Amino acid sequence: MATDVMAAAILLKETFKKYAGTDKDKDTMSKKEFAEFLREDIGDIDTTKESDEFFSQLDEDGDGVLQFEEFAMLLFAFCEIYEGILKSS
Ligand SMILES: [Ca+2]
Repeated sequence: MATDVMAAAILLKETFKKYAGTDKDKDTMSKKEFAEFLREDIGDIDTTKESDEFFSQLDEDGDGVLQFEEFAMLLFAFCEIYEGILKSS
């Protein structure tokens, strides 16, 4: 049986595969695929500018696509946002 953390890791990987797999390069997430992910999964980021800024922050090696390791950094960002919400409430 998977633990909660393991389940979260699997979900993250599956989510990456789902969106990264929509073009012929299935191992990385393009800017377009990332925008699609934000729109469908996150929902509250709707401007291209915001999406592009977010993408650039995650794309550490600057090769214009997100590797899974880069995409996974999203979790840290969301944890920080969540912490911020907890502290301000
Ligand atoms: Ca990259």
